[in-house]
Amino acid sequence: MSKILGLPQKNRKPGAGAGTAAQPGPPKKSAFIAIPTYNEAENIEALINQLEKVIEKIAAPIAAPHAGAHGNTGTHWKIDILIIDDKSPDGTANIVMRLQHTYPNLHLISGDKKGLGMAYRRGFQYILEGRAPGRAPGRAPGRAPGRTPENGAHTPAPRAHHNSAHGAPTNHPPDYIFQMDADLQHNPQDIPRFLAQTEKGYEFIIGSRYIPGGDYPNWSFKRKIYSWGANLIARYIAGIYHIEDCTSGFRCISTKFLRSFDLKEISGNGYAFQMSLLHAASKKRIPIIQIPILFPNRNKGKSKLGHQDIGEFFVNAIKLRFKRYKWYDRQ
Ligand SMILES: Nc1nc2c(ncn2[C@@H]2O[C@H](COP(=O)(O)OP(=O)(O)OP(=O)(O)O)[C@@H](O)[C@H]2O)c(=O)[nH]1
Ligand SMILES: [Mg+2]
Repeated sequence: MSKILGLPQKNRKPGAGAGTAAQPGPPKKSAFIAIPTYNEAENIEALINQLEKVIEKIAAPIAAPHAGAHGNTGTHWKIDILIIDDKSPDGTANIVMRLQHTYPNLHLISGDKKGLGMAYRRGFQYILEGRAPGRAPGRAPGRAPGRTPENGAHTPAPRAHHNSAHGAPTNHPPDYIFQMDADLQHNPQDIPRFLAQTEKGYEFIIGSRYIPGGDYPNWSFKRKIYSWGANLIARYIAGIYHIEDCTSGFRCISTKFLRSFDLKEISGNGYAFQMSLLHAASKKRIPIIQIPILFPNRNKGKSKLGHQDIGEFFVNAIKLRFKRYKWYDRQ
């Protein structure tokens, strides 16, 4: 069951990867799964392996027996994964670099730890502009041997966007960006259900724990209080009343929306960034939908949510309540 918010645009223009007269056949679309990591060495390999299996199925021709069962309505999806690591001391990036030898669609950028929101900003910049922060656009893709992700300047060079479902590199950004956690609380098997909503024209799809069918099994009382409190703040202070799960980190967002404004307008260095992004989507009145997800406790590694994040979240909600976007009055 899905919670529908806003109407999808009908007759939406196909995205950059869509089929053309010159390339007949099923429509082609592309997505990046952006995954911020800090000390997720115990989780990252399992997550990437699980994701790659799902990606392989989605990319299969529509005649594949599991096409319908996986929500594939005929689009041929090309999906890349971007790990946004913040020099995790536990060596998360080294594991990702090893896996890059197996998976050509696996990207890694590395930087200083400045919070979840800052990591997402860097990731979006990489995906939308095809470059790592501090790197000139158009620099030759590929990975220089022997480099380590010690700092921004030494990150493995970005791979070119592979927007075509057949892998030809282009400079086009993908049609959608997923936001996803690295600790296996977000189930890779849910990805096709998000994609199925994009087929209906939705541009901001939220994996929701707070609509029928969604759940957060085995949460501690403290964890529930944090999550409920954050959602109350986002809904009734920031003003995102109509979304039950404003803090979910499992989302699929159209790049058409992300490219329609300057990301600098989205406030929040930490978890508050998630609320700000949803606030902007809500104000822009793009088609938003929630789909139910299960969000169990993390099994391995430690939570990164700190007191500073909670403080920033609250202050940011008050700022959002009075925020006037540059584009808002023009709508
Ligand atoms: N790059 C980067 N990633 C971060 C940062 N803070 C959190 N993350 C990642 O963001 C994701 C969400 O963080 P979690 O600690 O799982 O937050 P949470 O799910 O609300 O908390 P738990 O339920 O306790 O896991 C994980 O993949 C983290 O590794 C950061 O400052 N930089
Ligand atoms: Mg988590």
